[in-house]
Amino acid sequence: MIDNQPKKTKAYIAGVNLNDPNFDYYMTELANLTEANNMEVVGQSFQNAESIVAGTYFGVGKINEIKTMAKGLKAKVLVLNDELTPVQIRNLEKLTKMRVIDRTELILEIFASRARTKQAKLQVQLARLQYELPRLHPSENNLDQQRGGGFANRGAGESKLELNRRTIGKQISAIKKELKAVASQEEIKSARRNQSRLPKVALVGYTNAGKSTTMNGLLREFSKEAADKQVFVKNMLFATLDTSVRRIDLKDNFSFILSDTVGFISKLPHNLVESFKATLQETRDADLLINVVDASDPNMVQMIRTTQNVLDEIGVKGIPMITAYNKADKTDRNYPQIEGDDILYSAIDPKSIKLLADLITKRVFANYEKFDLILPLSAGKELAYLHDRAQVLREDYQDDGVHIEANIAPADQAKFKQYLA
Ligand SMILES: Nc1nc2c(ncn2[C@@H]2O[C@H](COP(=O)(O)OP(=O)(O)OP(=O)(O)O)[C@@H](O)[C@H]2O)c(=O)[nH]1
Ligand SMILES: [Mg+2]
Repeated sequence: MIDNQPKKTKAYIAGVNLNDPNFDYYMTELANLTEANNMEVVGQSFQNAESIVAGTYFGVGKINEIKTMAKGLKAKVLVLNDELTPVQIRNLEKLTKMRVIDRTELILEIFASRARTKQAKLQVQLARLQYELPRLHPSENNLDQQRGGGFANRGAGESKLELNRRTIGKQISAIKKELKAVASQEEIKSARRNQSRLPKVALVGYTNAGKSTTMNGLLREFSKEAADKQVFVKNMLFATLDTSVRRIDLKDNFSFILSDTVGFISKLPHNLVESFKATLQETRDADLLINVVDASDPNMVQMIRTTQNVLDEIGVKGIPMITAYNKADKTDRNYPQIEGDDILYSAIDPKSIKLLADLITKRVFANYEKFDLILPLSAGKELAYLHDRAQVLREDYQDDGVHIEANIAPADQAKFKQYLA
């Protein structure tokens, strides 16, 4: 086989450990993120310290060591485990003669390269501009160059830095406006789904855990239009950056709305989380969360903690949750199996998907109540409503009306009390 892949940029990764018990895990994530950004990790090192060196992040000795190591390994980029100040980045670039990127920049670059929809692109752009704004430096005249210097005279005494700030400020408000327009369309769609009163189930979890694969599995088993409704699945970090919403029809007319959204990772840049709030709306509105976990990953426990931290940050609390331990086929455990509120399964196994559906049914439809109703023959609309939203168990046309036995959602129970047999 001929390898046409362009050679990947070689990267050296490093960080300061301020006595953090999760440091190793963060470095593993950093390596994965670096690879996800199409670079090859050729080496790594860290420094144990009590505090960060204000001007240079590392101490001088460590910087020299990194420079020598990285040079020997032909690394062109130095990737750092924290968000650095602009001064730290500039100083490190001078001292190491390498391009230096911090963890935030790395995540922003991955998101930028993955964004496909207008909303995702705008959200990433917004996060990036907000990251850049406080980092503008008087010596950077790039705007000036773009405009051939013509703008430099504008507003006597206005420095290039102020001009740059003002321009970025304007871009930020323009993007916010556009995002609002996109979001309000989204809101309309979401309001319609709210009206439908079907229970809402949201897939959440660490990136690459198998959320989208789980959604596709449920669609394959329980949706009539599965073929064109499948969502994008790939073995990479942040394959999904949008929210997809689908209707799932389980047996006996138990239907719910399922959403799949962007995955999480540790230390997600705050601006990015802020920018993606609209995308994460479905998660906040859910009646039940399915926290998909990669049970075959040795870092599973930290990944669960990471997901919980991000959920806290986006303001998700008090929503019932099923922990769904996925990829059981890559472990030596028996699956599928239910363990209390949770499930061990494999999203690529139909039997597993059916068991997951059973578990969802049990949780979501727990408060449904069985009603014996007699609807007048003229109540065609109510009858259609029941068939759409309730679990109709028996239906019998008689002289005095339609006799119906149905499991009805809490929200609809008052509406049908008048027809009780
Ligand atoms: N062996 C195995 N692979 C799985 C299983 N579930 C998902 N995968 C694989 O794991 C990778 C990631 O799956 P996705 O469904 O895209 O994961 P995700 O959680 O949506 O990831 P992001 O959208 O990137 O956050 C893909 O290569 C899937 O084929 C499983 O049960 N078993
Ligand atoms: Mg996905």
